[in-house]
Amino acid sequence: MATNRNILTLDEFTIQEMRAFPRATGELAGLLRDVALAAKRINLEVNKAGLVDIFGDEGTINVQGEEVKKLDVIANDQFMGVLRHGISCAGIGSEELDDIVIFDDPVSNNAKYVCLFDPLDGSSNIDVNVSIGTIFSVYKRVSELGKPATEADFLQQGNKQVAAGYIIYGSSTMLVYATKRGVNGFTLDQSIGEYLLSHANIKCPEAGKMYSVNHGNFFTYEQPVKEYITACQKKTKDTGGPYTQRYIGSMVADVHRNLIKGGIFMYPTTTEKPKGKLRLLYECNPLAFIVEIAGGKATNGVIRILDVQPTALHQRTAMYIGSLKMMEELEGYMDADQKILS
Ligand code: AHM
Ligand code: MG
Repeated sequence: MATNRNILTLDEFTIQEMRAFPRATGELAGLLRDVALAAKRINLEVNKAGLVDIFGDEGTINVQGEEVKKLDVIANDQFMGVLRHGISCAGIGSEELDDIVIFDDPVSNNAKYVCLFDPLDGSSNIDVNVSIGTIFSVYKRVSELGKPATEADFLQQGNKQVAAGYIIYGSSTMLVYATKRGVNGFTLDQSIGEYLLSHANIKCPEAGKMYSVNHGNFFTYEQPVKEYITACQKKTKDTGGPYTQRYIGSMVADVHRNLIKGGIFMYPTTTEKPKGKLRLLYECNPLAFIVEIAGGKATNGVIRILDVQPTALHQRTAMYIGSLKMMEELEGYMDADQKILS
């Protein structure tokens, strides 16, 4: 198959974006290149998972008290390695690591950015050949350049992100990333090892027909959430439902589908998990940033995810994210509940 020279590679695209900012140093483009490289290596390992015995529990328990799969560790090491060796990142925070890691060396101390990531989200799906993903978030440091990064660089509100993205290891491998200028998706062309711009300027459809939630937890959700989910299953004049239920158990895959086709993803608080399950800093904030830039919405049921002030690296939150109209329908149920309580 001849290569179509009209299709931009990820590097060509980021360089073209930089041209709009004559004073840009190229550090962000460099960081994205590092992330994309780590993702290519992780992609190889994910593809090999069915062939060699690298899946399964490694036998350790991660900082969240969950079993660590070998691929989680490999993915974490790949990300940390490329970012440490690059020149754009002063430190990282990861789902797999108890604490932030500051790359305290002369080059890194002068780097403008810090990066948070979930190296392999949905890892319980590895053994069964279902899509999994990597999620990342980039902030400009608030600490002084020339010195080591600090915790404050990582505990910034999501609305301060300069870029965020995910890689989905699915039927094809895609990297989707957002800056304030827009959301763009790149599909990995394995034959040349390059990401090609396949989904330019992604917009989340205003309305959708799909809702994604763990139905098994239904009876542990709060009343307004139960009522909304019940409404999703009914034919109503407003929504024209019933909606279709799709829940993969890999948030990246669920949110990616809803971003492209329209829909809502929910991980509410439950009686067992009153603070929610998902992590604010490296799971919810990056996806909220992407979906908002694409025209959708993301909240914790009370306020915008992006306006939550983080207090801890592994903080959990409830998460509602998706198409504008579906989010507004959900908020109608939440608001009604607030009025009854007040
Ligand atoms: P993980 O980081 O341990 O993989 O957990 C996050 C994942 C999300 O990708 C997914 O949406 C959710 O957990 C599924 O949880 P549940 O099985 O409780 O529905
Ligand atoms: Mg995760």
